[in-house]
Amino acid sequence: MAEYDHYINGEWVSGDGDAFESYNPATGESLGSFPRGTDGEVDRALAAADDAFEEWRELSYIDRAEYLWEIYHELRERTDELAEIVTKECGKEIAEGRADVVEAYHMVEWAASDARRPHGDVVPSEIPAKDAYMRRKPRGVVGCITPWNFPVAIPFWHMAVTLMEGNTVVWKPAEQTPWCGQIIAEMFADTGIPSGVFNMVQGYGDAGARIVDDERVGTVLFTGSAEVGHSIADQVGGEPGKLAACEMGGKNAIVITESADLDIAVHSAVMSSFKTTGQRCVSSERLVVHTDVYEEFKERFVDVASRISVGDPLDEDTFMGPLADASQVEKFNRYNDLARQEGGNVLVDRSELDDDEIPEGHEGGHWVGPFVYEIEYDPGHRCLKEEVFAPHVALVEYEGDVDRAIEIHNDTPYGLAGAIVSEDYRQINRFRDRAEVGLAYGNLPCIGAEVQLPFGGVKKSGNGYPSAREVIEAVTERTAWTLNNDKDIQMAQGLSADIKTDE
Ligand code: UN1
Repeated sequence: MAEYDHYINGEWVSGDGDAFESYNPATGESLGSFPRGTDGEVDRALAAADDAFEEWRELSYIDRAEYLWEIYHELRERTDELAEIVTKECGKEIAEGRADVVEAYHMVEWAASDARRPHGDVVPSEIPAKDAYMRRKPRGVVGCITPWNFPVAIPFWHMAVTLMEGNTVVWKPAEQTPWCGQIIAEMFADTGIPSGVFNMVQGYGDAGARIVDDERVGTVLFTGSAEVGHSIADQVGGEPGKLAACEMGGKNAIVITESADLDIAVHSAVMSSFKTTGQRCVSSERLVVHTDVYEEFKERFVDVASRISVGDPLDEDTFMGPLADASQVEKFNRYNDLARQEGGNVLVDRSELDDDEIPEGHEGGHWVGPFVYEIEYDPGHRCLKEEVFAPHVALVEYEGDVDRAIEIHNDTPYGLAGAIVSEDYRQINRFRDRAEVGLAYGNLPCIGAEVQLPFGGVKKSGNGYPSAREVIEAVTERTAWTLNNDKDIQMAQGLSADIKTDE
């Protein structure tokens, strides 16, 4: 079995703690052995990042971008090979594996090309002789903790802009996808980036917690579960000068109004609920459908959900691969039971696939198909509020105007992504303005955001934006800089600059 290392201070470092294995969720086969990061290893990585910061921040943006451009080209040249690794390690079907790598190089492209764009703002002053600017400074060592569902794209969401802005990085990839982490670290090593600027420590939550705890870390970027993200935000919030930007999933919904084009509605709902086997933080687990179109929508959605292809994720004809691991399957089944207990009427239950639906040689995979139910809206139902992260979908019928749909839509603690399907521009704009989400879509699935948009949520879905364009706010400090071009000191706001003495 292949054995891999951490990457610390420009070197491959074997672990002195336990090792763990990564498994292909479609087959159960082992993909390699990885060191489980210890306190000492995390400490070395943080020390290296701290030491490298001064040298790295002194480089121009354009010089820093050169390292990222190398990665950009490598990601492009090796897209198919990396897509296969993504698919083997996290189970998403191959076209999605490819899109994960494409999204990664889009992010790197955005960050590196930002090097040649203006940074900061020129701001007017009340005093004509004053020049005022907003300038940005790096915050130092940034700790990045990333999830398994986008094992290449999300690390670059965190790290590309962070490094461009002159920060150094200690990164812990998800323990489910350490092989993807290994490949990314190899890419950084190939660029010859100065030692200590980029460090990767493999491991579990204890290694992540150690990064979060450390006083050398200026910013923590976290994408993952709400439970972990909120505890990070709480802890970091109590430490002066430290920042956390976290993104933590959703209980996303699509509103389908009485004026919806049902072709668009069914297409958008199927993609939002079942792509990535429901394991996007933007996946939709609720479909809020107007009573006038409910029966027709239900029939058509149920028909596709019953037939959608689940299978070998390396096969281009597959729509849904397996769930990522056994704990995801357990959670899926637990919430399917909860939906039944809370009064759900089950319309499709493919939670246990037939033997002939499981591809040959893949009996060890974490296979499930769609679970679809209808349920009367009740603000007390937990199945309509808690994220499952699986192909578990509720149909909720509503009567009345679009405000009623938006009320149901907003009735979850989360607020990441949402969509409306309607041909009525007034309904669409109402949803745009009132849906409590960070990412809103009209006549589209609620998945598939591009990197040049801010990606993040409201309410329980997150604080700050650990991703895409907006990560810049979390990894830089703003300096409001004012320069006087006159010999006299003049103050704004009518403040007197006279010095009065006793004489
Ligand atoms: C996630 O949902 O975990 O918007 C990330 C999308 C992708 C990123 C999803 N660009 O669907």
